[in-house]
Amino acid sequence: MEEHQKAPDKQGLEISRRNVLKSGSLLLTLPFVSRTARSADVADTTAVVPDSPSMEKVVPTCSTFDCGGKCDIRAHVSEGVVTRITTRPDNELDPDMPIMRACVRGRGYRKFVYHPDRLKYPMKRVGKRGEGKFERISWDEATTMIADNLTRITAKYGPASRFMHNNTATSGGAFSGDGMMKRLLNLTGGYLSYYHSVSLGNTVAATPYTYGIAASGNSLDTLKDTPLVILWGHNPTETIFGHTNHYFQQMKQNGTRFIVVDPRYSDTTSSLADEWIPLLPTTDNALMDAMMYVIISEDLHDKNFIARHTLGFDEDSMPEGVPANESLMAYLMGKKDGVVKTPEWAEKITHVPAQTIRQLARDYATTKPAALIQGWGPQRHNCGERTARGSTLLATLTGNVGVMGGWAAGYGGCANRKFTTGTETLENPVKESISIMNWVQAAEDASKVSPDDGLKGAEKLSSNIRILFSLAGNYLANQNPDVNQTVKMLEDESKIEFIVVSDLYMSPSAKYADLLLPETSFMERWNIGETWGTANYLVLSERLIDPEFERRSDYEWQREVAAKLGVETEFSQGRDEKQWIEHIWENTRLSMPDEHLPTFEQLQVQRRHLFKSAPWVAFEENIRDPDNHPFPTPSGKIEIFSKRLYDMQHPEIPALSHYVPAHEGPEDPLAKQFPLQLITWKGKNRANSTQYANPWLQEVQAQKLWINPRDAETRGIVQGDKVRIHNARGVSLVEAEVTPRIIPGVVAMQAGAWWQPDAQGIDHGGCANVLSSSRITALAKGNSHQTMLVEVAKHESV
Ligand SMILES: Nc1nc2c(c(=O)[nH]1)N[C@H]1C(S)=C(S)[C@@H](COP(=O)(O)OP(=O)(O)OC[C@H]3O[C@@H](n4cnc5c(=O)[nH]c(N)nc54)[C@H](O)[C@@H]3O)O[C@H]1N2
Ligand SMILES: Nc1nc2c(c(=O)[nH]1)N[C@H]1C(S)=C(S)[C@@H](COP(=O)(O)OP(=O)(O)OC[C@H]3O[C@@H](n4cnc5c(=O)[nH]c(N)nc54)[C@H](O)[C@@H]3O)O[C@H]1N2
Ligand code: SF4
Ligand SMILES: [Mo]
Repeated sequence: MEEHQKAPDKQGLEISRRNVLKSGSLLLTLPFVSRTARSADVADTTAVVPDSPSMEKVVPTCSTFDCGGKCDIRAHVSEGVVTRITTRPDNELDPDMPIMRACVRGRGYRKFVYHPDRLKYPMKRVGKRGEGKFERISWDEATTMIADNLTRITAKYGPASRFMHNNTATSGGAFSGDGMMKRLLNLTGGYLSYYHSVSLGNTVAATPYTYGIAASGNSLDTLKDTPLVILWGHNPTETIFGHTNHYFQQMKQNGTRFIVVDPRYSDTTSSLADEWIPLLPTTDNALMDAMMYVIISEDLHDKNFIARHTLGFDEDSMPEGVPANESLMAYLMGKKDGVVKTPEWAEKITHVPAQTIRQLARDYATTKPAALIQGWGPQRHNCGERTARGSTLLATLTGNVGVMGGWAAGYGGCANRKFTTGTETLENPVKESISIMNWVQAAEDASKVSPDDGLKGAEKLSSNIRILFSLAGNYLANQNPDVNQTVKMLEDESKIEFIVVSDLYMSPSAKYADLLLPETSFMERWNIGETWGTANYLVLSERLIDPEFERRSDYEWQREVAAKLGVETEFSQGRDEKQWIEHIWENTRLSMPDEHLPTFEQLQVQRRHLFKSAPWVAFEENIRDPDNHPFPTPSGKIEIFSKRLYDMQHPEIPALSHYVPAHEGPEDPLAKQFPLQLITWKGKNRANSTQYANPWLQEVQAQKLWINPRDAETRGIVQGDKVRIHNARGVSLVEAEVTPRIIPGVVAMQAGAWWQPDAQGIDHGGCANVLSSSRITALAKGNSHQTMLVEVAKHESV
């Protein structure tokens, strides 16, 4: 068993401090020094100066949630209890480190960790699956149940019947129970894996058709002097995205102009934007098409750049074997379909006034350089691949690819980022892999999952999913699309025979567990936090407190299961959790000798390592020296027109990535019955559904449906009314927020609220996924969580 490691005691702190003092001026460059140590330094004494009579320690650390940030958390620990959470003080000097102050969720961590509703003991299901009735059992019983079910189910159905579910709540750390479960499964035959990130998978699939690779983001320091930034469905004021706000706030102060294109007046719009351009969701490509039309017809495109670096702009630059009138020019000028893609054409589709479209196009094309940065909201639609690729075409026409201060659009990640070597999951002997969108079908009837749906590595699946592990996820019945359909399958106990969930709370998904395990929180585990977006540093996440009740880390019970399966030695390599962290750190250090990473011992003093790198401009060398650095596309050029997409002849993924009406978009005939588009957004008071139960964070923002006053009026809805949002998939009841912050025709709800069905299956929690669709996207075989048509009515309670 893992030893119960204590958070560094006073002695440890003293040693830490002394090491810091030994390095002299280091204090100026290291942000992560405890308040105690700092005051000691100021007083220039070697004695530890307590902050309070109980010797409070202030430990710099980070959480490992999937929340967008990796912030500088200062945990105040006193007698084994975290008494306060603060963040980097204003006066702390650290010129190298981006300021990463904790957000409201971070400030509320204590209420998450010390909440009385936290799961305390391992429990097995006693009622029907999904009813939420459980009985306390011992850990020995729990691990025996897992080992026995693994043995039985594997013998009967084979290892491809074992599935590890989407679970992102621990994905911000180098080590996770999820990763170690994969290791355990791989040591005993393997498991059915899935691919596709529901976060950004549609962009990842589409971007390479323009540039050859997906990672098309610059480091944000390259935007310092950019005069114009267009944030296209990007809301970093709430979603954080690494250290984005650190740079954007500086840029704002330096006079950068920000335009936000978003159906909602997001917090980013209110905090940064000089202009807000709302549009109907899924119509982004029409706006982009018209912008391209204006840019070209007003001769504002970068002709040299286009001639030198691109394929498919006009009929003279098309690949072999494609008939006439397939180029971008031909499309925009209506050579094939007779429709000229004017702003007036786009106004009807997008609801953006034609004159605004003209001005946006002119602003983007005449401001040099300019950065059009697309968030991931627009690509979490069933037209997401087209939207993601569409912005790459705009960046290309204006010559903003590969230049300082520009942005290639596409994926906001950055190819020069560095990570730890991560959890050692070992090789999976099972080669078949499904899209995450097919997990329900693979459990229902695997014979129906075909390569057309995205099955990889086999023509057919060898088994239905029979055993499922959901460790740190709420993707059984909350975060997955079409929850009502999903739970029908889950409730059928003849389908998946054994479901193991580990969580901190009785989430809606946890109710579907056969075995529910109370995990420790990040404060009760060791880890190394890894960054998001374009940020590039690592932070030690320290075990601050001992677990209470019978909470255990997933790794701890997995060791016991491994022992019962006879593979404990190979599984654990004799390491406890902290030793794994040390091992991963050491491997990482050795894998990048030029980075001069501190030793693990030093890391415990230093707390973080910032990778120092020169400003990174994606595709810089491909643009500077194209002869020697062709783009990794078939033509070696930026492919405005993709022959690979053309050859697929799929109407939803046109070779040019232009506007095609989306399923359940405003032009869908279904809109007659369900005339409002519902979108969700990632709000400031939780990370997806994580921290939903945190009372402090519930006060921050109530779950409400944003509806425009016009749409409210025609439905007789006033502020605060309870409304019924419904479509053919489900019904959700929630309070209305009548606000002009949302464009007419669209309603919006924050993602991640807990599903709360009544006996009739009507949701009372504001869980958008009772309304969302499990339709897969054409290219990525990915998710379209954001694309749904609904109707809203005042709820007349009886
Ligand atoms: N506070 C907070 N931060 C988070 C998270 C969280 O839950 N809470 N989750 C994290 C995770 S897991 C992820 S993947 C990222 C996700 O980050 P994103 O996917 O970028 O976040 P979203 O809020 O889904 O979408 C961003 C914006 O897109 C807008 N949008 C929706 N549809 C359209 C459209 O059709 N066109 C246009 N132009 N805009 C549209 C939304 O209104 C929203 O303001 O955020 C991370 N950060
Ligand atoms: N409608 C709609 N649905 C969406 C999205 C959307 O934009 N709109 N976004 C999608 C995206 S991008 C994502 S990433 C997914 C996220 O969906 P999930 O991966 O399911 O993530 P969470 O909702 O945060 O659920 C994580 C669960 O883990 C628990 N947890 C937190 N910390 C720990 C821990 O240390 N150990 C254990 N064992 N459990 C822990 C939390 O209590 C919570 O119940 O949702 C997707 N669903
Ligand atoms: S929840 Fe995420 S963004 Fe907020 S403080 Fe924690 S790490 Fe930072
Ligand atoms: Mo995500």
